Amino acid sequence: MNRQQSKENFQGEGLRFPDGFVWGTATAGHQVEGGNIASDWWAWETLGLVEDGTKSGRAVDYWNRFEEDHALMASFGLKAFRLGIEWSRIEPERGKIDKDAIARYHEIFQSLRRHNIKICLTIYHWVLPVWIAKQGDWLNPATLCHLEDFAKLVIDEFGEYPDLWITINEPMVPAVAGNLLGLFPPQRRSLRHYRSIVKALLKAHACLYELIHKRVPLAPDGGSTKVGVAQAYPCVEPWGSGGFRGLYEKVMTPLVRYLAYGAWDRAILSGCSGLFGIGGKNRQLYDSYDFCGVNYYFRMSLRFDGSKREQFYIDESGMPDGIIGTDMGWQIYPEGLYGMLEHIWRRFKRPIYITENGIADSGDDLRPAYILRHVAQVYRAIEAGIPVKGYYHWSFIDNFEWREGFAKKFGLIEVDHADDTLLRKPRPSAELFGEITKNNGLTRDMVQKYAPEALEEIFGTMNDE
Ligand code: GCO
Repeated sequence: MNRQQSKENFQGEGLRFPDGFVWGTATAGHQVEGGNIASDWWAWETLGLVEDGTKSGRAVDYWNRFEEDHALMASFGLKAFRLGIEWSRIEPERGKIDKDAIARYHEIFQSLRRHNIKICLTIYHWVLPVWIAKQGDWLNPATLCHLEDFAKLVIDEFGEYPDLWITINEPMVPAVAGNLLGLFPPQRRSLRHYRSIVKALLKAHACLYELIHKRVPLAPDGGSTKVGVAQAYPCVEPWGSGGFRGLYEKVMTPLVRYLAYGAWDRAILSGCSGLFGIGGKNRQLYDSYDFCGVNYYFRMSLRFDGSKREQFYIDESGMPDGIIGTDMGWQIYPEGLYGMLEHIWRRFKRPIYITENGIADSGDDLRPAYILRHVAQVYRAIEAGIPVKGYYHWSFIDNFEWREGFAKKFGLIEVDHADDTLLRKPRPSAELFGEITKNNGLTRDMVQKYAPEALEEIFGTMNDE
């Protein structure tokens, strides 16, 4: 489609995505399955540390209701699903493999296949078996050897299913939230530990990348196996205060970007796993992405705050004028997605999948416009020549949002955790996302129907180019 045609399309009918564009939704094992009792997160939840007082518990019981959930996905025309596998379920004790858990995962994958839903599989999404946590998690070099054994088992058992592989979800989050800021288990607060965790996860990624390629030569469609990482890319900007404060914000901005994703990206691009570029080259690590997985949610504007010593005098929760916040208090900032896609493409020159994008919005008041505005930015990136190949919405269903518990609702499908029946109730956004999938893009009518307030902006965005 040339530029002129696409503009006409946009102004007339809407935004048609390239053939084969993948539309899907995403989840993670611990957040939806329920009963993941042999894990470090479960142990942490029982200490009463989750903010709303809930625990993952039965979550949304995906472990038992997957068939119903896949049928629901199919009923909306959803064609792809990102899910995780839980190490602590498969190996609840060191060397003890739970055959029933393996059988259940096979059933889950086969059910997805029956529903013609493509599979994107995450191997490590932040949760470790408690026996690994007890031996010092990623600080203990033995963890890498255990991961290797576990991964061989996973790849040999399930290697035939995934169309896309994610080795690690947002590796910098356990490093930052778990080891630098002390917010997630194991609640360490040290730059030294942050650094060690990043290094260990880089090694873990390199090891998984190589293992998957060695053991799974072809993807289910006969093409090459595709392996990457789902990296969190917040759009980080200075607040813009005056004087010393403003200067501090400007200095902190590149540092926060570096700690949040830059250090990791640099290591992949250079093959050098030492933080700040120190250390030898790791041949396995260098160029170990077949694609870039992008998790994008929000912008954070860094504002100097002298009372926030524990956060290095930075408050990132401010809401600039004219910006709307989500139930998480996150800024809605779709332009940031376009900016990050440009940045990532410039650096990596690899195909990109949006592996997560979504909003906590219990009333579903903001979600339709959120989806439409972000999808429009993806389209804009494709038009600019950036090869974005797919978009996975976070999340298919309301789930256990880590430290925030069940209070934050990210699902296209609503579930009341307190309701015994865990009834699945599709939100209007589920209908909208289904329509986008079926049409392979947005139409003007859809925007008109679900979020007329976004019409002007979406069309304006495109016309500005
Ligand atoms: C993440 C995680 C998800 C979260 C989601 C909303 O990437 O942060 O993959 O588990 O639930 O991002 O915060």
